[in-house]
Amino acid sequence: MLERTFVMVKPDAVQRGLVGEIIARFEKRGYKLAALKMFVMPREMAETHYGEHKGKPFFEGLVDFITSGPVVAMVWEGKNVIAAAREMMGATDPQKALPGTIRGTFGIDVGRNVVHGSDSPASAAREIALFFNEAELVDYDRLLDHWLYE
Ligand code: ABT
Ligand code: MG
Repeated sequence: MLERTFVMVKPDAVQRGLVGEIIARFEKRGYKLAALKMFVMPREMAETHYGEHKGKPFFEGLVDFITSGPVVAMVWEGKNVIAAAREMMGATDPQKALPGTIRGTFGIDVGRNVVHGSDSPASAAREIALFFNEAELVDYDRLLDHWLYE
C-alpha cells in the first residue's frame, strides 16, 4: 500500500528560498520523509535523469539548468504518494498549473518550474535508485500514522 516517490527542489527554487515551503507542503499533508540531501548534480547524472528527453530541442538547456546550482533531492513515502505529489506540483508548464499547486503558486516559465516529482511507479523506482543508495533510505516509525491512516 505504501509508495515512495522522488521529489527534487530544482536550482531555481533553491535560489529563491523555496526549499522550506516545498518540504512543508509534503510534511503538512502527512507524507513521511524517507531521504534528503542537497548537492549540485553532475552533468552525467542529469543526462541520465532526463534520458527520456535526449534529442529534444530543450534537452541541452534543461541539463544546463538542472546542473546550474544546488538541488534538494528527497524521497517521500505514503499512500498513493506518486500521483498525489504530481497533483500537488501541478502541470509541467506553470502557466497551466492550477492556482494552489506548487508550480501554480511559485512558477511562471516551463524551464523554471520549481520542482520535480516522479511521474509513475517505474520512474519513482528508477529515480530513487539513481539519487540514493540503500543506506540513505531511512526506515523509521512515526507514531502519528494512526492519525493519518484509517
Ligand atoms: P520534471 O519534473 O522536471 O520531469 O517535469 P515534468 O515531469 O512535469 O515534465 P517533463 B515533460 O518530464 O519535462 C521535463 C523538463 O523539461 C522541461 N521542458 C519540457 C521544457 O523546457 N520544454 C518542453 O517543451 C517540455 C515538454 C520542463 C521540465 N523541467 N524543468 N526544469
Ligand atoms: Mg518528468
